[in-house]
Amino acid sequence: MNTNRLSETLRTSLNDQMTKEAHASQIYISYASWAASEGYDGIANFLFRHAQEERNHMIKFLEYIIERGAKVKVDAIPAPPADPVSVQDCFEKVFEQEIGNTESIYKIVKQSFDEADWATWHFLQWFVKEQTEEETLALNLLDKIKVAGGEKASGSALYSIDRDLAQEPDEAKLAEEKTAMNP
Ligand code: OFO
Repeated sequence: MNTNRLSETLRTSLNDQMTKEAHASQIYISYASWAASEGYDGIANFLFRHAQEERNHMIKFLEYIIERGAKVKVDAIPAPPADPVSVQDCFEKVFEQEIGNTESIYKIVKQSFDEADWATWHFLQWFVKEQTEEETLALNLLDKIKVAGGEKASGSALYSIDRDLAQEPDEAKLAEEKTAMNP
């Protein structure tokens, strides 16, 4: 009896996305290591915490494939890209990384819709919301560096950003959770 509830197309896409989440975790670890070596310990702390989130995302995909009765294939994780050259470059790369990930998740949402695989479609909605949050988080980082002067940010402005990011929560508040009293 066939107990596999995923089509081969969706299984492959979900498996590839699992590897992308692992790759994202490695990317954040490499950017965090770069930040630590430049003396930005707060930024490094923020990025290390984020790497852990990406690893949790990887596990969510892995567990889902198993729960649907399909087989997971653990693939090699590509090497992370080159180190950023500045704090601004680092935050821009984080933003691009998240946009790329959103696009990749949207493709699987579309596939699940086309196949009328509503279980997978429903599972992916958590990631759709999560990506909105992560893009907001990345945009907030870019805003911070812009206000600080971008590439021309002074040492003391970068010091403040670094200090703030040491405690910055990993979750961004979404527009739909905001109210007039609590914008
Ligand atoms: Fe940065 O996000 Fe995973 O999915």
